[in-house]
This record gives sequence, structure tokens and C-alpha cells, in this order.
Amino acid sequence: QIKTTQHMTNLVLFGPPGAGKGTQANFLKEKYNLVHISTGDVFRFNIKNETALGLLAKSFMDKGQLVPDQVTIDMLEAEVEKNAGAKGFIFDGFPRTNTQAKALDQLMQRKDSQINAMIALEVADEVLVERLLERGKSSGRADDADETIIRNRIKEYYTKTAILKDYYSDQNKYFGVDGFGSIEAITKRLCSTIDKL
Ligand code: B4P
Repeated sequence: QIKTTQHMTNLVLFGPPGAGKGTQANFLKEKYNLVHISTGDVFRFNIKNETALGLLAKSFMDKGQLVPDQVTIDMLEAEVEKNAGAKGFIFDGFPRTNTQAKALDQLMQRKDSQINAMIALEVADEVLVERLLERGKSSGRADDADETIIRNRIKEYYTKTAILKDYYSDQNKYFGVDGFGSIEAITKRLCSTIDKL
């Protein structure tokens, strides 16, 4: 039996809250013909539709905390299964913990595939706060509405998520990209990094 899934390209788009993961993933998915899965977007869709998952996720997200691992992993796996024929994926906002990274590796293995690279957007904290407060003026997102919650999200990133740099560096899969500047300039930097892979 021919296994086509081994030709998939799977990227993790990484970075602190407000680094521009969602913004950039929208360009990259078109250019590279990949399925974009944003865990934040899936949670927000569930919140809007008042599902049980949404209700649970909201109680964490509104405080700027991470949603528990198992809930997030189950949701991510379901999203990947929904797109079984994909040429590959851009994971945006996942993984955010070591447990999630291991679960993602196992999931990719089950598909005879792997994560090819983690592309990290590097942006200074003060720029993140500024961007999220700006978005908060119109987004209606409770987690963008107040500086204390935004700083809590950044703190969660440093305590639970930033360590994933080592996880992917150890496998020679970590690529840092300067995430400061215009959206177009950052897209160009990302594409030149991806094209070299
Ligand atoms: P996410 O939805 O992932 O949100 P984010 O961290 O705000 O995202 P992002 O980096 O994508 O920023 P964006 O492009 O929008 O997570 C929200 C919450 O969901 C988390 O706090 C957590 O509670 C929960 N969650 C999600 N995934 C989880 C997981 N795996 N495990 C547990 N919990 C999870 O950009 C931000 C703003 O900056 C936008 O307004 C944008 O227009 C602007 N911007 C972008 N690039 C810019 C640039 N170059 N210059 C100026 N502004 C720019």
C-alpha cells in the first residue's frame, strides 16, 4: 500500500501572544497550500456557539490562562482528523506545553509524518502589549481588554510555553524570525526561512 502522508509538510508557527501567528498564518496557508489550525480560533468558535468545550475554554481564556492540556489535545486531534487529505498543516498556537508537543509528535507519527519545523516569531514584550491593547479596542476579546490579563498571558508563555524552543532546537527544527516590523516585511522573512527548509 502506498503511503502518501509521508510527503506532508507540517509547520508549527510559534511565538508569544500577539506575536502575529494568526496574522501570518493566513498568508502562509495560501502560499504553501497548507491547512491552518489555530487552537485559539477553534476555542473562540466554540465560545461563540456556546458549546460545552467553549464554556470550559472561556473560563481559562478570559483570565489569560492556558486551557488544560487534555482538552486542547483532544480538540486538536479532532481538527487534524477533519482534514485527513491535507498536504500538510500550519499549527498556530499549538503546542503551548511540553505535553502538547509530545502529543503532536505522536499524532504525526500515527500519520507516518512529522513536524518539519517550528518557526518562531520573536517580538519584544512591550510591542506585544501594545499590539494586543490596540486589537482589544475592537476585537471584543476579553483577553485583550485589559493590560493585567495581557501580561498574565505573556507570563504563561514564559513559564509554560517558551521552553518548547529547546524541545525543537534539540531536533534541529527551531527557526527564529524577527517578528518586529510591517506585516509584509515579516511575511517575506518567514517565506525565505520556509523556502530554505
Ligand atoms: P491565540 O488565539 O493563539 O492568540 P494570540 O496569542 O493572541 O495570537 P497571535 O500571535 O496569533 O496574534 P495575532 O496574529 O492575532 O490564543 C488565545 C488564548 O487561547 C490563549 O491565551 C489560551 O487561553 C487559549 N489557547 C490557545 N491555544 C492553546 C493551547 N494550545 N493550549 C492551551 N490554551 C490555548 O496578532 C495580535 C495583534 O497584533 C493583531 O491585532 C494583529 O493585527 C496585530 N499585529 C500582528 N502583526 C503585526 C505587525 N507586524 N505590526 C503591528 N501589528 C501587528
